[in-house]
Amino acid sequence: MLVLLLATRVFAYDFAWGFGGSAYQTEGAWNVGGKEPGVFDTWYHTNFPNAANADVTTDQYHRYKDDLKLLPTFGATLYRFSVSWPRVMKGCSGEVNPEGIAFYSDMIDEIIKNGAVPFLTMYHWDLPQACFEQYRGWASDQIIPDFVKYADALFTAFGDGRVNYWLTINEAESGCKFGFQQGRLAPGLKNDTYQATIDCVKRNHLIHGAVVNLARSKYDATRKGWKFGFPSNVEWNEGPDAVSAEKRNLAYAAWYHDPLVFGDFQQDTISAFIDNKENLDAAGRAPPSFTDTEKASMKGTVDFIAMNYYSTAGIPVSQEDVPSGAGCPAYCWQHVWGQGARKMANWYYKRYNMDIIVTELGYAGVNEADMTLDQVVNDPNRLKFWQSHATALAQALEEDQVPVKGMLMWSLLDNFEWGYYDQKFGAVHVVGLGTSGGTLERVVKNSTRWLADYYRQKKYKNPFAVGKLPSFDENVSTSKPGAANTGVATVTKIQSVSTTKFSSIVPLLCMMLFFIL
Ligand code: GBH
Repeated sequence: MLVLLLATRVFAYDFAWGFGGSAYQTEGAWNVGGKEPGVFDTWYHTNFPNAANADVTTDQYHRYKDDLKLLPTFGATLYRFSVSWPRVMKGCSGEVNPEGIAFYSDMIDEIIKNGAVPFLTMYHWDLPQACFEQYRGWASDQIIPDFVKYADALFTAFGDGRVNYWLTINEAESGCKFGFQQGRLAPGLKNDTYQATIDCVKRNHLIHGAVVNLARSKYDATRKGWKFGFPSNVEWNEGPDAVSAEKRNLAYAAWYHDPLVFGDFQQDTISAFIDNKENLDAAGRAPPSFTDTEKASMKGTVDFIAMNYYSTAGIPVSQEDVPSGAGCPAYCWQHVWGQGARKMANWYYKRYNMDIIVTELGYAGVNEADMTLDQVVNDPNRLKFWQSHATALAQALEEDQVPVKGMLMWSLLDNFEWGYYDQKFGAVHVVGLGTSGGTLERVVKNSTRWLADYYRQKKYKNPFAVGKLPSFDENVSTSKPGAANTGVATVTKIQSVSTTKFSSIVPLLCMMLFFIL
């Protein structure tokens, strides 16, 4: 017993954490460095000239070097950012813009220099306006080859050993529904039926498959240890009864991952769609039947489950951990319950048997916009959020043995929340954000210091490759002549589940040996 206890202390679980953000929400510099307009630039400038926009936002474009220096102060070793497609491509899918590529290239180097692993999101909703003007963007199949061409440019530029973790498309359903069906966000296409969202999400799935296949065939992604994820927005559904809750979980979560894991929707997913009347097309049918070629192109194209989690549905308000600034009555979408994150991770692992990386998890403080600096920084509600969620994820990892390998807190900085500056998800406050003349000075919130201490004390073992600037791997003699990449850094793979289980025996044996001697 004592031996077991010691063994679990000495040999830590695999886990690392860090922060996320996205280009439009944080960069600003909307027309700097050869960047062309994205749909959000045009949407706000043309349709809502008096509303808040992200022309400046946190100005991270000019401040990323200082921002990234925060990571080691927290002991954070993962950093997620998105590339702005209109910053790196001319037109919709023309030539690359070398200045845009240089910007991200330098940012990636800075991430690595600060001891963190870059997670590159290819698409976080900021479509080039040119793609919209040419063929209405996600409303047309033409987006597929154009996206693949864009992804190809990213692999060529950053796939030299520096970037090994690729998130293709952020929250397919949110991007499709808001921008291309409900018309609430840019580019504001409206469509009465859900069919537009269904068609758009299908294009997201097909693109993900095509991009991963390109990486594998042209860039030898498997040998290089590249890992691909498809960050999906899920909320855990709890109640009112187990059957309907499970159907809701299936209808939400399996919609994203079934095709990319199995090649198609599974029968229980389709039944959940039909019983819940969810994700049905204009004719009331479950979405979409893929051709055999399409199924083959998607199957097995995610290497881990990328889980964006914020909220649990179906719990009484009295059971919520803390009120949220994105909660009722104003916004009503975030119901805070840490155990929901644990249950969601368990659900994913049971269904797909894959590693899980929480690619977003975060909290918007209540009325933070109206608080004094002192109130914002000493944020007891946010502290409670992180206490309950960090604990819940640790329980998933340690008690439930679910391989939650990483967590990316949303977000490093307070930023532009798709229309507002009053929902602040940042680990770090940005002074005067969204106001003219704001200094944009960064001030760390106390809850973030608590989280950093929590993980320091955990002494988890980082399973990700840290801090590898490109270096030539002499052991690799198989690289094809003329292949795009020569600099290949050694990649520590996310340990497979079976390895994790096996490795828990090894310490036990060592300890027994130690005691015998
Ligand atoms: C994430 O989506 C986004 O990836 C990220 O950009 C964003 O900053 C972050 O959330 C925080 O919101 O208006 O009631 O219909 C999270 C999932 C799905 C949450 C859509 C907000 C809108 C609910 N989002 N939801 S509602």
